[in-house]
Order: sequence, then structure tokens, then C-alpha cells
Amino acid sequence: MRSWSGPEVPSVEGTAPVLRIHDSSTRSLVQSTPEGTARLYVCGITPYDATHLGHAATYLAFDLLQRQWLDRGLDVVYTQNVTDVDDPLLERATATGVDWVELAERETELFRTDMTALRVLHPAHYIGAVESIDLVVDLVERLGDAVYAVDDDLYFEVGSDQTFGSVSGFDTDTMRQLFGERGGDPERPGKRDPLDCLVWQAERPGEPAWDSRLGRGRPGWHIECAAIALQHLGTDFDVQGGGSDLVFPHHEMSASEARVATGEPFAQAFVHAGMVGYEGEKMSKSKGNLVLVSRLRENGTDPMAIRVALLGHHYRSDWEWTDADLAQAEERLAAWRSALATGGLASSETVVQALRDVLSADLDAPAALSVLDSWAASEGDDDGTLVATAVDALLGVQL
Ligand code: 5CA
Ligand code: ZN
Repeated sequence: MRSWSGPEVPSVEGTAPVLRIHDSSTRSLVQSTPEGTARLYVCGITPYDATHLGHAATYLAFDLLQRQWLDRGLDVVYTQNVTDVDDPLLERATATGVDWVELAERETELFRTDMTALRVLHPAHYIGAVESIDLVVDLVERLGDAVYAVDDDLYFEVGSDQTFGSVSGFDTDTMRQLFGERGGDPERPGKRDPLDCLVWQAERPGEPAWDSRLGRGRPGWHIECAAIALQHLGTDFDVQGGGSDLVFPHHEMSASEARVATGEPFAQAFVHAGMVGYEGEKMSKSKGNLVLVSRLRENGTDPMAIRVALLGHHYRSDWEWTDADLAQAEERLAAWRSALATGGLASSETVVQALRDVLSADLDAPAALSVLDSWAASEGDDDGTLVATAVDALLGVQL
């Protein structure tokens, strides 16, 4: 698929400390020490509705991660998928009388525009599920005896993986509950384990399907990300990312499928962004309680203010959006811009070092914004240009 055009990242004198980042699988901060090239996979959108602030916050978290790596002098290979065929997309297309391909293309295009406006770095490999069907078929075949049929559908047997559960660390009851809530089918008769997940779904009347060696059908969700990540990053890549609603079953299942197929670890760290809520609930397309990036943009909001508002919350926390977030971000941005225009500021080197320190400690963007607030209020004989470059490189904010 076509990616979007991301901004250039300027380089800043000096170097960042080693990144420590929270890994869900060990439930601890781990050091991220890729050699030369860092490899990142982030789960992309299911394009049946417009990008909301929850999506934007998650993609910004991984944008910050890449900026830290780049500041350390690493190259980054970034892969992201688009789940452009799946139940919620097909259901929305049917409900609104729109062709599912058109719906997916329209919402993916809007996502690209939103990401560009927010200055989010683009993936080198932006890959759709539909264009990856052959990869999925190959991977299902590599799973061998770990795959079995229920009617004409194919399932991955989680019991084939001794280390199943190592991503989430959840107990069986929690797994069963979340599996049922998040697209799984724990009650389906004929499965070897209620947690076994679909890898290939046989054609259903009125739904799209592709001919393959597995029969006519379409890919399951988790295997899609396993196949795309393995193809474009290989095994044991540095970070698998997404929102915390993907810890289980999605990231658990993809990692398990990939490990069974390859005999290698899937990723070194599993990094998850917290959930953004609105009006008392998780912001979600299915609930419809959305604040859309595109709507804010249409209303004339500066995309940099949206970016600052989102960076004002630590990527791992769950939080609720209010209009006050935007108002505060606009004030901050105005204060920083005015400081830069006026000059007479504290030493840029010290400020840049402080930004690097807080960002390398689990991407603490709120602390970075506080550093900038103090910088804007400081007095000295520095014109602030170096800080502006660092704010662009490390936080993606154009002053
Ligand atoms: N296509 C799959 C991943 S393969 C998917 O989950 N798509 S999505 O459109 O539902 O979500 C896209 C990304 O946004 C995921 O990483 C998801 O975890 C994240 N996300 C969804 N809702 C929120 C929210 N309210 N707050 C923060 N992140 C969210
Ligand atoms: Zn995914």
C-alpha cells in the first residue's frame, strides 16, 4: 500500500542515552539496544471509520519511540499493517450500503492525511491484509500440525506452543473472557481449546473470499500481523506495538503463531499505549464516542496543538480527553513560540539534555513538555534555535 509522506527528522548535536521502555511481556522496563537498525512493527487501523484521538495517541507513542532511536543514531525499519478485510469493516460497509473496498480506501486515505498533519513518521512498509493473502497462506502451512479444521474453517491450536501466554501473562479465565469480548469464539463447538483462534475463515455468503491452497476464504486477524511482520522485519525484531487493547488476544496470538511457525522469538519487547477515553468510556468506533482528528482540523485547530495535547499524557496511562486538553496545549504552544521569537533564553544545551533524559526514560513526554514550559519562562542569552530543532526532532512539534 502507499504510505504517507512523513516529515524529515533533523539531527541534533550530541547523543541520547539508551532507551528504557516498558515491555508488557516482562512487565518491566527493559533497555532497547538495537545494533545499527531498529525494527518496529505497529498494528495499524481497521479502516471502517475516521481516525480518532485514541488512534492518534497510540501512533504518536511509537512515533516518539522512533525519534528516540533516530536520535541515538540508529536506522529504523518501521512496518505497519492495515486490516482492510475483517468483520467490523464488512459489517459497517453492509450497514451503510457502501462497497467494502471503497470504505477501506476512503478511511485509509483519511488516516494518511491525519498522520501527515500530525507529523507522524511514516512506515517504510505499509501493508494491507488483502495484499498479504499469499503470505498468510504460506504461514498457515508452516504451522503444520498446529492447525486443524472445524467445518471448513482453520484454527491455530494454542496448546502447540509451550510458551503461550508469555506476552500477556494473563490467567486462563482472563484470557477466555477477553477472547470472547475481542473478536474470538471461545464457545464454538469442535475446537480443541476454547482459546484456539481462527487463521483461515472459509467463504461466507455475501462476503469477500479468495481461492487458495487452504480453500476459498479469507485470513484470520492475528495471523495477518504475524505474516506481515515476519515478511518485512523477520523474527526477533525489536518492538511489537499497539494499544493495550491488543495485548490479548491479538499480540499473544500473533507472537505464538510466529514462534510455532519459525521456532524463533517473535519480538524482543511488546510495548503498549494506554486507552484514551471520552465521556466515561474507551473512545471506540464501535461505541461511536469519538473525537476525530479530521473534525478538529476542519474546525481550524492547529495540528501541532493536537499533537501537544496528546503528548501531555504519558503514553502508558489511560486517560480521558476533554476540551481543556486542547486549550492548555494551545497556550503552551503559544508560550513556546513566543519565547523562541523573543530569544533571551537559558542555555539550549542544558534544555536539550533534559529533553533527552526524560524521553529515554520510557518516553516521558509530559515531563518533556514541562521542561519546555520552564525553558519558555527562562532568562539568559541563548536564542533557543537548538531547542527548536530538538523539539522538532524528538517531539515532532514544529514551533
Ligand atoms: N487493525 C487492528 C490492529 S491489527 C486494530 O486494532 N485496529 S483499530 O483501528 O481498532 O485500532 C488501531 C490502533 O489504535 C490499535 O493499536 C489500537 O490498540 C489503538 N486504539 C484503538 N482505540 C484506542 C483508544 N481509545 N485509545 C488508544 N488507542 C486506541
Ligand atoms: Zn495487528
